[in-house]
Amino acid sequence: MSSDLFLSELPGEITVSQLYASGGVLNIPGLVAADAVAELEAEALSARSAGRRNVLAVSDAAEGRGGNPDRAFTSAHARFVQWRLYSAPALVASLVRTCGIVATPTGGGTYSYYEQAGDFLGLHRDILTCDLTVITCLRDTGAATGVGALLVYSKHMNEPLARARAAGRAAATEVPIPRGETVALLGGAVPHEVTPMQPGQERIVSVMCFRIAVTGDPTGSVPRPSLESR
Ligand SMILES: O=C(O)CCC(=O)C(=O)O
Ligand SMILES: [Fe+2]
Repeated sequence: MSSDLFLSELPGEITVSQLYASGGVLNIPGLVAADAVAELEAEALSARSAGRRNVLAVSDAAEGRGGNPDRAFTSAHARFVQWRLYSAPALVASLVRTCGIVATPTGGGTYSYYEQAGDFLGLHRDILTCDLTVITCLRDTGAATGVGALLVYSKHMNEPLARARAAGRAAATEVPIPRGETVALLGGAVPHEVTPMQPGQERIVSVMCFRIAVTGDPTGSVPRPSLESR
């Protein structure tokens, strides 16, 4: 995928996919098994002391990919457990089958700790190595409240970030991710944000990036998994 994808046509491989049809975001129940969630949580807790507060008051998020969204949370590099789990052939195959997109893990995954009242991540698209972002919730003490949650701007998939920002949160869809659940997001295309945590809320997520295989052919000629086989 190219950095200016949102200004041009999305590749056919993406526009014919189940993930695109569902607004660029899909819940994938059971993608990460319960014992693997516990392993991830343990790794996230042990990596936490090496984590860094990540605070930026004013967004200079690029109109396209990446940039520097305003934010406040703690982030830590993930370690071996995360890589082992998300690069496992069975998990990747399941992800590919459900999303209808061929994707490979790029590594460099992280854990994010939204741990103070008001912690958030401003409106952005993900960096270039993150066409497809897989987010697993490891802990969320406020999951039932709908405060401090992921919001996606599916209608602004192919539009400048400024337009999503101008449309405001009323134009977005909240994506609750209870503990242990996993969401696949076309993070390089769909503008998204994490809204501020309420007092006492702690939200820890595993974030893993995948690159999507595209040919440049608008009809999408990369062989796609058969959705019928689900
Ligand atoms: O915490 C989430 O649900 C999403 C995080 C995110 O968008 C990111 O880390 O780029
Ligand atoms: Fe993101």
